[in-house]
Amino acid sequence: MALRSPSSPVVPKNPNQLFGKILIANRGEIALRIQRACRELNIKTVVVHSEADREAKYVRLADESVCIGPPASAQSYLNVPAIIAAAEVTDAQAIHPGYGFLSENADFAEKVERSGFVFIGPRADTIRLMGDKVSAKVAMIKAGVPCVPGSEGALPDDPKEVVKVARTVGYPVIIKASAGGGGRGMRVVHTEAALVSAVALTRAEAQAAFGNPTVYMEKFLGNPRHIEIQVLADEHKNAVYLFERDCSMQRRHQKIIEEAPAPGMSQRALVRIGERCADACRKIGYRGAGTFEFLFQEDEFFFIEMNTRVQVEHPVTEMITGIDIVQEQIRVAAGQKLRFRQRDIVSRGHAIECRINAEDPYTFVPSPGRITSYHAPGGPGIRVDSHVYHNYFVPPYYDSMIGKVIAYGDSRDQAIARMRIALSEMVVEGIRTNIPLHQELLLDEKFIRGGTSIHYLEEKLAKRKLAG
Ligand code: MV4
Repeated sequence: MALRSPSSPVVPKNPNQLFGKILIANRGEIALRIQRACRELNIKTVVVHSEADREAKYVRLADESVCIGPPASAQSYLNVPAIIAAAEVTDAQAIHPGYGFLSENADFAEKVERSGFVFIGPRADTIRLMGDKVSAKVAMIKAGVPCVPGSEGALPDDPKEVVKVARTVGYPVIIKASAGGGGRGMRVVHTEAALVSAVALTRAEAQAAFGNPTVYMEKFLGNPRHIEIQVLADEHKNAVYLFERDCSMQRRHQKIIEEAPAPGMSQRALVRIGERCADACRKIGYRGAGTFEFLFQEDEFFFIEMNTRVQVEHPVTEMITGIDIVQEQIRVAAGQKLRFRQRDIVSRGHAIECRINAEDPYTFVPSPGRITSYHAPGGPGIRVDSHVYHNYFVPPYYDSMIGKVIAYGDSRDQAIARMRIALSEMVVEGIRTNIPLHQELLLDEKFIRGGTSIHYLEEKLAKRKLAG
């Protein structure tokens, strides 16, 4: 079952206070990214994988690997007993969940800890608090983080009360499922006439999708940007913010380009919101890496959700701060103190990330299959986080992201220029990718100007469709 890798250590022996061995409960580029962090920290790795990922090189690169089930995620990457059993047989001390899959599942985090392993992330009760969007908002209001005005807590059952709340908030409003998040289970309401039935419908959908009918109301913001703040916190009440990322370039709640810093934002406003986030971490006893998601409109930040995992776009923050977020996650999970204070952290230059997806650049239909030719870009300021290679087979069972290209420069213009060159060098044949879409966006006048809203890409694609 456990397969030992023939690869020798690349870092000299240097006993540390960290874990001897970490199990990576994820796949693809993030499984490789976590392995690299472990290797640098001189920690052995176990990768669990499905039957579909058996031949992947990053699986072979790990010190050990364990097949935990058939291709379907429900039977492999979401199979809690199989993952915990793999940690037991390989004698791992901690489990890194990556992003997606079980990374924000409080029951999983709890089972991991009850089985005697360290969950590399916040405590289970913190994950639960943030997973419930109503309790997350209540906690943030209490901690002094500015939120979107709305129902303070869950909406009551009484329709008359719901109408009252909406009158106070003012139309348009948005009804969101407390168990939702990431764009699932929400509905915009423009008039009082439509309100009561919209709330009932959102409740019914929330019950069906999440087994929880709780909904809440917010003022609907028409044209915001999506700005998020990266934080790191330890168990000793130290917390810092690693500045912001602008993730507004998205389609159907899938981000495609992220950057740091966010173009055109006031430094003073950012420092103020960053301090609020770090302060909130101290107040709630947060541990690990986390992200505060905000909508930013008319020079104001409004908290919407908190992510308790490492995010896909974490590299842009690593590039501008020089901090390895995955290594820090491991250090604080082992009980260490943060090695820096806020004043030690400086933001320098600009970083942009393009997510490379195996999909048609026009229809967005997934395009799994064998990569018959592959060439990764390089050169000054270019980082490629990807697990794929020549002859890799992109399985059809999982997310279509096959990697990320990150370009760093002294200025945003230089980062964009380097990204254009990188994507022009990149070769991925045998499958379709969204590289042509990225190349088009990197020449887009409004993107180049910076500061586009969350609706920009979908509006641009709608126009492109009409023109084509
Ligand atoms: C909103 C909003 C406008 N007003 N809340 C979508 C994902 C989830 N995280 C929250 N979302 C939104 N909440 C209020 N009060 C618009 C969105 C939204 C969105 C937010 C971030 C990134 C992309 C988005 C795309 C559509 C809608």
